[in-house]
Amino acid sequence: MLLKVTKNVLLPLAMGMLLLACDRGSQESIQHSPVAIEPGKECHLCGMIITRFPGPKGEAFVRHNEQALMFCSTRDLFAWLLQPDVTSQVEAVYVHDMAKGDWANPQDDAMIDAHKAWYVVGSERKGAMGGTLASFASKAAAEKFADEYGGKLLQFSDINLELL
Ligand code: ZN
Ligand code: CU1
Repeated sequence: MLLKVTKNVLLPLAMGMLLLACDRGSQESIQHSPVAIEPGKECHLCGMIITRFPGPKGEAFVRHNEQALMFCSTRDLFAWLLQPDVTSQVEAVYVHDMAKGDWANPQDDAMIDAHKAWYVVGSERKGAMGGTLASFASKAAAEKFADEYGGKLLQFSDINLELL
């Protein structure tokens, strides 16, 4: 008798929680789109005025915050992102595709999912904080950049704090 009651109560409860979890998961993945970086906007990590500097920039969305956090450079984006207490809060991350526009003026309508980008690290081109990560949507474009400016090709999961 006791067993039967428990089962009748627990099963719907468990299914309800599962549905709730699924729902939340799908919401997160479609909620955030990259937004344009306005003149005067400060870097979330170092406070510099982002649009005054060349090179690829970054944006991130964290839990319970509708506003994008913005970064002067992909270097500062990753320096922030790779902190252990930050990673779990992040819902979406975007970087410029540097194949669009030029180094001095990256195109905000060409921001891509940072997890899917190709990066060139150690090139001679400098961002707001000096050495930076050149980000690209296509591997071919990243290879071409590395041929021209040096550096090595990496993907998101290869990037760590030591590298920066
Ligand atoms: Zn910065
Ligand atoms: Cu800075």
